[in-house]
Amino acid sequence: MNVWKMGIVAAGSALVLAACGSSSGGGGGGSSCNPTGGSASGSSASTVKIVSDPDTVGKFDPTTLTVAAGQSVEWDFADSSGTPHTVTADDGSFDSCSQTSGKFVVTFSKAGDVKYHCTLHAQMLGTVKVS
Ligand SMILES: [Cu+2]
Repeated sequence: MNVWKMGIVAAGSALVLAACGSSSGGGGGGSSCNPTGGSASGSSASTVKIVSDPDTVGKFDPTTLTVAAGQSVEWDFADSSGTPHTVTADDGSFDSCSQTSGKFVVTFSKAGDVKYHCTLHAQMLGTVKVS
């Protein structure tokens, strides 16, 4: 007597990994989340570390960073406590979305002060001075 055992693997369920719901189309500025950011342009990138802080949960280090126009700033999500943070421009021009690790890069092309914050922790404030 032959018994056929057929293992049928249903492959009908597609996994869709939507990282941050960037459904509004890229490249248009605005407040679209961009978890991976851009890519740092060569060695000219300056780094802001995002670290845990006993008083304010987290902080940007350094709080104020000065770069030349055309330079990139790389935020390093380095909070070892696992607390998520965001890098969000006050004017909505960039938004890293909530992250616990990884990098976020923004290239600043226009001179001026760019203030940013963490949407999860009101005390977390930073400024990029573009000269
Ligand atoms: Cu935060």
